[in-house]
Amino acid sequence: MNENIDEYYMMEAIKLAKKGIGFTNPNPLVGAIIVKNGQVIGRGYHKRYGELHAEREAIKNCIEEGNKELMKGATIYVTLEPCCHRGKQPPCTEALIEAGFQRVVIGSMDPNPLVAGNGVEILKNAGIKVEGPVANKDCLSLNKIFFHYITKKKPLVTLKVAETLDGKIATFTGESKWITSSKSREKVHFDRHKNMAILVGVATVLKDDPMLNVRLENLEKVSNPIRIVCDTNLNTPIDSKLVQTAKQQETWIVTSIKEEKICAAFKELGVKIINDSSLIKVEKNGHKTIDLKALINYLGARGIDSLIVEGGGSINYSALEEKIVDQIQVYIAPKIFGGIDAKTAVEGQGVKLPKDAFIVENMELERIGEDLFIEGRVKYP
Ligand code: AOF
Ligand code: ZN
Repeated sequence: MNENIDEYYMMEAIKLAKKGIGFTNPNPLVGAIIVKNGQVIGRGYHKRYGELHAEREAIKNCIEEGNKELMKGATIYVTLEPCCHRGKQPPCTEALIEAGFQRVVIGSMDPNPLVAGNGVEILKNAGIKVEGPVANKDCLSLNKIFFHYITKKKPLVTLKVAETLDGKIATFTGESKWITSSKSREKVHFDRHKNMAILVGVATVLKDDPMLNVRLENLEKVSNPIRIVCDTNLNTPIDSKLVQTAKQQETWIVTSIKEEKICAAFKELGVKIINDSSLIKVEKNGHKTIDLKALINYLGARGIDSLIVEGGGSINYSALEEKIVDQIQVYIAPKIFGGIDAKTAVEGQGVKLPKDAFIVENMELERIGEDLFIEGRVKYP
C-alpha cells in the first residue's frame, strides 16, 4: 500500500516537473511534493535554468501556504536526487535538512559528478530517511536529455523524419507540405520546444525556406530552438526566413567561409557565423564539408544538451555515417507517393550490404492520429 502511495506522489511530482519542459535546459526537469499526514502541503518544480531548484520551490510554496511548521517530520518527494553542491543555486540538501524533513523519497539518482550519490549520503548522515528510487523508469525517461548530456557532455541527437508508407519525404515535384497529420505536427513542434537546437543542411533552406520555430496554440510561452545550418560555402540566401528572423530566434550558420565582407551581411541581421577551422573536414579531393562529430562536441561545450536533425536526406545520411545520431523518430503517414525522383529520408551513398545497415534498437511504436510514430536508439556497426 505504502509503495503505491509513494508511486502516486512521485507521478504527481513528475507532472509538475514537466511544466518546466523547454525552459530548464541544459539543467534537468525536476518536480517536488511535500506531504504530511496524507495531505499535500507544498509543491514546486524547477521553472527555468539558473533559477530555484524544485525542492526550494516546494519549500517556498509550503511556507507561503502557511505550512512552515508542518514541514517538520514531513515527507518530500523529489524526482531527482537532491543536489549538494553550490552551483547557480545553493545545495538543496541544506534546505531539506533545515526544513526538518523526516523522509526524502527520490525518483532517480543524479549522475552529475558533483552530486552522484553524495546528496543521498549527506541527507542520511543528517538522520533523514532516504528512500527510492520510486517510479524510476518514468523519472529516467523524464530526463532522457539531461542524463545523456551530463554524462557525455554532448547533446542528445534525434534524427526526425516524416515520411509516407513508401518512405518518401516529398513528391517528385518536391512538395512536402504536408505529409503527416496535424496531430503529428503538434508533437513535432512540442519536441522543438523541448530541444535546444535544430540542425538542417543548406539544401533544405534553399528548397523549403523553413522557419524551424515552435508553432503551438495550447502553450502560453514557448522556447524556440537555436537554428543551426550546415552551409560549407555560405549559400544561405540573405533573404531567407531564417536570416531575416535571426534577431527573433537564434540562427547559427556553420561554414568554411571566413571573408569578413561576406559574413558581415549575415552578422548585421543577427546571424552567428561559426567558421572555426576545427569544424571543417577537407576530403582527399579537396572538397570541404562540416565535421559533424566535431560540431556535436562544439555544441556540447557550449551547453547545448539536445539537437534535432531535421533533414534533408544528405545531412541525414552524413549524421548517421558520422555516428552522431543517438535516436531516430519516424512519423509514417498512411499515404503512398511513389516516383523514382521523389526524395527519401536518408540519401548520401548508403551502405553497401544489408549487414552494414544502421540498426535501430528498442523500437517503440505509437499511433498518433492516423500516423504511426516510431522511436528507437541507433546502434552502429
Ligand atoms: C536544477 N534544478 O530542481 C535540481 C537540480 O547550477 P545549479 O545550482 O542550478 O545546479 C544544477 C545542477 O543541480 C544540475 O546539473 C543537477 O545535477 C542538480 N539538480 N538542478 O537545475 C533542480 N534539483
Ligand atoms: Zn538542488
